[in-house]
Amino acid sequence: MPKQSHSKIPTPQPGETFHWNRYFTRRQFIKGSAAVLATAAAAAGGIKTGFKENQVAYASEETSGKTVAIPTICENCVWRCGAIAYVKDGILTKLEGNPEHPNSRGKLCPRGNAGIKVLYDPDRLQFPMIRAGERGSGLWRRVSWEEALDFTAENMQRIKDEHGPEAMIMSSTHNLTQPYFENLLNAFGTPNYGTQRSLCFNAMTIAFTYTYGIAQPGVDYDNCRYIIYTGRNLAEAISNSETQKMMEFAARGGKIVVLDPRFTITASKAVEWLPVKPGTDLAFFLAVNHVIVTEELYDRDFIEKHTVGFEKLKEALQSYSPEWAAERCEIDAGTIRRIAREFASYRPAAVAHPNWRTSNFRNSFQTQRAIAILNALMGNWGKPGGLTPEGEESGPELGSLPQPPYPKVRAPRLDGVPWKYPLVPLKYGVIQEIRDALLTGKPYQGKGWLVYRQNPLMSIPERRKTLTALKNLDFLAVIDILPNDTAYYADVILPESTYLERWDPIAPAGNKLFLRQPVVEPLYDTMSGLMILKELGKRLGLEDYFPYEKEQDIIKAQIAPFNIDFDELVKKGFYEVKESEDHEMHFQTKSGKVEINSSLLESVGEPGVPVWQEPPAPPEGQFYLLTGKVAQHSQFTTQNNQWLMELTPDNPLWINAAVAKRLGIKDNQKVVVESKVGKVISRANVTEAIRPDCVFLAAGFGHLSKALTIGYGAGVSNSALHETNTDKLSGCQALSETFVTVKPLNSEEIAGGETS
Ligand SMILES: Nc1nc2c(c(=O)[nH]1)N[C@H]1C(S)=C(S)[C@@H](COP(=O)(O)OP(=O)(O)OC[C@H]3O[C@@H](n4cnc5c(=O)[nH]c(N)nc54)[C@H](O)[C@@H]3O)O[C@H]1N2
Ligand SMILES: Nc1nc2c(c(=O)[nH]1)N[C@H]1C(S)=C(S)[C@@H](COP(=O)(O)OP(=O)(O)OC[C@H]3O[C@@H](n4cnc5c(=O)[nH]c(N)nc54)[C@H](O)[C@@H]3O)O[C@H]1N2
Ligand code: SF4
Ligand SMILES: [Mo]
Repeated sequence: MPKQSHSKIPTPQPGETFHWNRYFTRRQFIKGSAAVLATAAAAAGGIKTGFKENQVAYASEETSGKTVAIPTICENCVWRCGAIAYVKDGILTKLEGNPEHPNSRGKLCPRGNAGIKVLYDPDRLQFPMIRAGERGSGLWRRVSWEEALDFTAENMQRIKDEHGPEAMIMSSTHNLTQPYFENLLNAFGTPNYGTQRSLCFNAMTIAFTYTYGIAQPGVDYDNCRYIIYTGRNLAEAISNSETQKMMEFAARGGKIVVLDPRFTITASKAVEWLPVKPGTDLAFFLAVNHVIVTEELYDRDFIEKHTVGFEKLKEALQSYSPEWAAERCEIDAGTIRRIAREFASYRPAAVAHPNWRTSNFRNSFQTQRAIAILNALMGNWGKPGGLTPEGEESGPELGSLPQPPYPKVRAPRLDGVPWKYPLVPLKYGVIQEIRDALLTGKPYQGKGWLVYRQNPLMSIPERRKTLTALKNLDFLAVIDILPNDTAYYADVILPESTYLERWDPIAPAGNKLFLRQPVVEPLYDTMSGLMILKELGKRLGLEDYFPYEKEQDIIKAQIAPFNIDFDELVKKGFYEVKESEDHEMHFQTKSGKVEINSSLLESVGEPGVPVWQEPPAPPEGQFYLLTGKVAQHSQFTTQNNQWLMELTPDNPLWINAAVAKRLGIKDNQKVVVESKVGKVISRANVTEAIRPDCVFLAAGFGHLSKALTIGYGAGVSNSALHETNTDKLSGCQALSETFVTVKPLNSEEIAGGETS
């Protein structure tokens, strides 16, 4: 067992029952990863992990005492940057950006650099375990892989036999192994798939899909001259390559306008910061479009040749003057008019950015439609400086392994797609509805949940409800690398090897195919997701859907069409495919054109062009609760990372200085923040950088899992405060539609932190 085990209590032996809270004692950090000796894991009970075979000799005699550089891919967020790992005698000493990778361009962000502390996190899941006490009691039994996999498969099969496959929910957040997770889902025969998307970018991806036929277009930064970001905080909500390009764009004098109720770091790079009233971006864009259409500043040629519905738009925009908008969005009419004119004067090198986490208001989908349409008015599609048809993730089509067709699924989905949400794609889903269906038992009762690389207990609003739903399940299984909050309440935990210890399917980026490969041997008794899923499939009689013996078989099938030598790929970490042809102007929409007027929206009885939709506003004495990312953390994942926690240890509540003064709140003072559904005790960050009617809490903190010895007790959870409000068109969760009161913590109140 590894020497860095940070507890004096011995690691549990197979079969031994232990208490998590005792086993993982507090804060015994390892001092520098070089001091850590990685020892090989106990063999995974006769199951091949595929590590040894085709393995480059990283820690052989030949490399003894030398540092070797191994190319791989970062996994500390969803951006998939190419990384170079420096390994000496089997110990990871440094991570760097791979200059060959378009997503990293030679640099890693803080989270990417801190990947070393993911590998060497003493709280990591080190072996499979089965719950040995009440749910959430922290009592576990260390078991073998055979036992854990048998137990998981038996429970899934029992649920299928007794209640039908649809009683099993499976959910997962964006990852390279997701196609095989979907294989298990579809072969098992359940329609109940949960992804993070309805909490994230459903409003954007659905709006752009129904307008252009492409979910997430990119931006040609090199030639662009003017960008409007709407609640997109690239400087902190990092998308490595794009963040770099934005900074370069700002440095060479590109014009940036930022709409955000907060003065973010991105706003500090802007020429203009517009502290828009939350939820009213739609009014701003309707008015910008109004000016551009009435003053005929649009690209007539593009509109005539490539779009449908312009006349309907023109008509609908009539009443949305800048004066009308100013009353709603609190940006003055003169500014709106001026920005519209300036923006149009730069076309086609002017982009209204599609943004990313657009789950702010139920009207965010309409806002995104208005943004998509503004780009069409600029005729910037595929033009220098405009929107590019391909986002950062597209790439050449890969080969695949043969597999049988999926069984037919008859049951309706618990999340209401499509019977309640006809416009939401099946692959996106509406995860918060799954949680609610578990509580109501409607349209039927879900019984089991398999969670893979996701932390729904923290990421879905109204945490108290989610906890009740999880506790009521017959069976909950989690595949993770850390004892996250959802895992804490599970029945069985299947520990995945970290991204630095495993193979994953190929990740295309631009015209290159990149490889994730292990840079050190797995430290503990863990397995790759690909092998865990295969082993589960085997036990469920679904082996034909997992036609590989080891992970490399998948990679080899993927690269088969390209005549690539596998060993070359391992050494170099990527393969460059010939540039693809230029794209014709054809749009994958119903009409084959850019749908300014959406026939699909009309088909469900909605207006085909964006119209004003009044967002709710806080009553007197309450604030909009805003949420978002900080640069040093990823979602609900990195709050146990020693390096990142040294940089950003908690998430104080941002509150406007004048308001704080009125309420008698001083900087750093404890405050009670309360919504309709929850209450937390936070620390105030008194600042000028936020509108007076808003407060802000960064996402990620306030963990429930006591097995996260650094993360537990740090900061507060805003999911404990968030109400659930879902847009009926995009399924998007409206995260800024929660209103809170804030008051100084007085002595009667127990200073115990979170009370939700
Ligand atoms: N460091 C870091 N980077 C990340 C991530 C991470 O966890 N950490 N996660 C990645 C993921 S999954 C995503 S989805 C992206 C998210 O990327 P972004 O969408 O850019 O970032 P967020 O921080 O989620 O939210 C951005 C801003 O929305 C503002 N906002 C709230 N309500 C409104 C409103 O009504 N109008 C306007 N105009 N603004 C509003 C908030 O003040 C906040 O500053 O970041 C990605 N990059
Ligand atoms: N309050 C609030 N809520 C939000 C947001 C917000 O800003 N504020 N943001 C929303 C957004 S944009 C998103 S995308 C969602 C994200 O919501 P989730 O996807 O539920 O959250 P993550 O924290 O990304 O969960 C990732 C999980 O995967 C685990 N993990 C990391 N690496 C690996 C690995 O290699 N293998 C395995 N098996 N597991 C791994 C982590 O330990 C963690 O438990 O949350 C949404 N919810
Ligand atoms: S943006 Fe940062 S965390 Fe995300 S993949 Fe790139 S280096 Fe890793
Ligand atoms: Mo996201």
